[in-house]
Amino acid sequence: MHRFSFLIFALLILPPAAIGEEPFAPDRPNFLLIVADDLCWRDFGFVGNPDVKTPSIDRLAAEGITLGGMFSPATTCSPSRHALYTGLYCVRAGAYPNHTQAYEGTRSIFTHLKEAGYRVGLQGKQHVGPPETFPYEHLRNPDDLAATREFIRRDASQPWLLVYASNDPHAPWTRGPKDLYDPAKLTIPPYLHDNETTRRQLAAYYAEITKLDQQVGSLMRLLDEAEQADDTLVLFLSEQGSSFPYGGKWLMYDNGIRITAVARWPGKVEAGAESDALMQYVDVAPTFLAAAGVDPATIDTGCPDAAGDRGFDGRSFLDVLLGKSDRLRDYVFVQHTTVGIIGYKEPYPMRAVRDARYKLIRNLAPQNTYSIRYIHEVQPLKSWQEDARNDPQLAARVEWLFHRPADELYDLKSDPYETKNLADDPAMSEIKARLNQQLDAWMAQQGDEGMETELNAKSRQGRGRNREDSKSKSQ
Ligand SMILES: [Ca+2]
Repeated sequence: MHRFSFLIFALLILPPAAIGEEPFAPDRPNFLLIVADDLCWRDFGFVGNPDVKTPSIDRLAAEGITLGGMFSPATTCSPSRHALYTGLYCVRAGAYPNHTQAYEGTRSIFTHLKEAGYRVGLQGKQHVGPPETFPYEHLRNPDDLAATREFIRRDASQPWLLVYASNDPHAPWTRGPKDLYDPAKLTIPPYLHDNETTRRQLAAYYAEITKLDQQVGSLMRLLDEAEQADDTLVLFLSEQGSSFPYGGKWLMYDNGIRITAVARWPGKVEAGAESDALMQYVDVAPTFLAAAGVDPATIDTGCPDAAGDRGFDGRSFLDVLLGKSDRLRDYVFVQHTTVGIIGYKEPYPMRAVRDARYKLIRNLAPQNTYSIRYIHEVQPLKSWQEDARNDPQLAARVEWLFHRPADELYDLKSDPYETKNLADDPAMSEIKARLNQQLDAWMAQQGDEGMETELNAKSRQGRGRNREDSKSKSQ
């Protein structure tokens, strides 16, 4: 029954007390948001990785729409998830370093859909706070599919949102079917240095991706068994890049910020569709609300921007899902805060803006050394540094991880791995000026003061108030 007809029905039939309550309209979908952990967007079978086995996610893509223009606004776990759930960029919400939390009073998709009558849950990795901002029921262990089954079947009259946040394939890579991957036979991606250590770790990382894929397969079977597949909008997100050097995490390159995103909604989303519309994690919450029949423009996020606007930073891409539009944004934005990351030595803040073709990165403290434990003090980088003693090209590539110039500018069309910095090319000056202007405007809207914001980062970390997991895979 359509919402309008339901309203007429309610006015005619229901007793006065029931009118004004939020009834479950049968056309309101459930939402299953599946979030991977540190998975580079390239590392899926259907995206073109020749080795990694992801049959369930490949099938999901064939049954739904691939959103090739999705980007994260951060490349660490905690700020990415805050943006995804709040619809706000990281600095505005106060949730910009890792292990962070939003400002008191901020509301999230859990708040909004709960108010709209949904049952809201999160299974697995949390890494968000404060708890009042994220009022979900926590289903702890992502491998406990009995808990998932119980949640989705609990009450057929109530629509639900479940975020299924896997811990895979976050390092250390210890799980999954390792026998599927022979390190000696892997094709090494061009952004990685090929040696035995890289191969061994890549095989272990791929095994965890396959474990994640098996989880996705199990979730799809649960939906089928509950006869809810047709009523459920499934959105899969790769979260952000892997922790290999240049795998993307902790960096502004596309390996880190670009996301493999797939949405399935039978009967609504065309199977096998693709869109390159630029969009970001902040757009997910408004999209879910729009799909649930709630106008995102009516939402008070509880957290004003620098101009006092309390609405979302994000906007709904429902029309992209439905094939009615192929355009959402002209620019996507990213920030990275180093202060507070385990093993960081000096502040090394970064900001970036990207359009459909070009990316500008600002390193706000290029005089400093970028160094954090999980990229610079562990394998495989140690082995790369050994090999670089006799390989000047590799040595330069390793050095770039620690020291970069103030400005970087890339043409993603001709240089998809971002190895040719065009920031000083006079032919690019107009493009650079345009991107600088966009980045300045975004930072101003966010109340982002660059280095000063970076130095305040520890005040935004909140382990005590954070819905953070005690497991080791939380970096
Ligand atoms: Ca992550």
